[in-house]
Amino acid sequence: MASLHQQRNATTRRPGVRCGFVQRIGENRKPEYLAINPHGTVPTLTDDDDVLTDSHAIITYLVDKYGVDDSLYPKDLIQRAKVNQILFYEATMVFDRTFLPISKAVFNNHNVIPVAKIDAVYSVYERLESFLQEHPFVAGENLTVADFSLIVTISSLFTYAELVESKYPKLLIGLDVWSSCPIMLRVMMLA
Ligand SMILES: N[C@@H](CCC(=O)N[C@@H](CS)C(=O)NCC(=O)O)C(=O)O
Repeated sequence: MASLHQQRNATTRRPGVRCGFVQRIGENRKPEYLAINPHGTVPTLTDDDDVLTDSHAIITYLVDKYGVDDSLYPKDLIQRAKVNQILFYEATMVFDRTFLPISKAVFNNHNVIPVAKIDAVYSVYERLESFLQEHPFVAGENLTVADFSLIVTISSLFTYAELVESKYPKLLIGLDVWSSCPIMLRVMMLA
């Protein structure tokens, strides 16, 4: 049985998978959490004796193991590579180099975020807009885990850098579609 190592448990639609949430700031720094995930980051997934501590590894593993089909993470090598390249883009350019510097500044009570950090967000928007001009979802014609991964970060970033409709129409439509889709609402509730 798989469970997210956090406090509150809530059953998902898939039988056998339980999810929970870190409810208070600092819970992920407690010794019992660090014993499972030494990085102290969320999310963490345990599945029997195995532990995964990165969201990208977790979502791809969950689809491979519990997905009713492979549409969210295709088994076809080139389709999978296209999804992986967006997941790596999210992990590196979007999360580590864009989201993290801004959120660190905010959490350290810096009231002014340097323009360069905001410009980095707009560069991400431009890249995503160009992906979405080419196809309806970030990695191609179908919804995949790459969309799930990006929406969580992008839906935090537009607090800092406005998503102007005239410049990023596809990205805005994509966000609307993603965020009104029941499965995405669930993802955002779990984030
Ligand atoms: N690459 C990791 C990043 C995980 C990460 O840094 N998560 C943030 C929340 S979005 C976190 O746990 N921050 C709390 C901390 O570092 O104390 C992943 O995708 O799982």
